[in-house]
Amino acid sequence: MAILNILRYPDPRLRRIAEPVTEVDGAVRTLIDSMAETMYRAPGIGLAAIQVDVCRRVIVVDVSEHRDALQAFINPRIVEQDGLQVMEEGCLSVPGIFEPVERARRILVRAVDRDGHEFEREADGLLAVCIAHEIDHLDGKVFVDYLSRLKQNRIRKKLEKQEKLAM
Ligand code: GNR
Ligand code: NI
Repeated sequence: MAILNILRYPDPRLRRIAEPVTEVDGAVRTLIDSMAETMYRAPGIGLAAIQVDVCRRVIVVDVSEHRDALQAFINPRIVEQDGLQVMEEGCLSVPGIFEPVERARRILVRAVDRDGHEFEREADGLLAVCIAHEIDHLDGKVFVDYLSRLKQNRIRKKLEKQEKLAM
């Protein structure tokens, strides 16, 4: 296991479309373990492989209070969604920025687990938001894409400035 480096917006590598996992092998399980460690350390409630520069369709989430309910989804797909909710979102790839985003209130997700078995999980509230946010990452999307052009430009400039100061 390892703590992995998290790419930061507007890094163009966050825009790639992640490739499906064809076989859940030891390398995929090690990736999940390292992603979980990275997410808990950050700390965050979710992480997509693309954020740690691995272009595969793998996400981990844990929205539990005690941080003891890890869920890993391989090749996740939203197969049903209902309703709408607005939640303040943040992203480990967009540090220090929090903005409201509208998403489905309830989703049904189909995915493969770390043992290679297909499963379905219904989610609402924060878990639904988090899973949808992570699946967006796998499709090269970042939550700031839902904000106005003006806000996107401000966020990009702020993060580019931070990047320069950190060099
Ligand atoms: O840690 C995170 N918090 C969060 C809060 C509201 C909506 C979505 C998220 S996901 C984010 C971690 C992250 O960037 N995952 O990609
Ligand atoms: Ni994110």
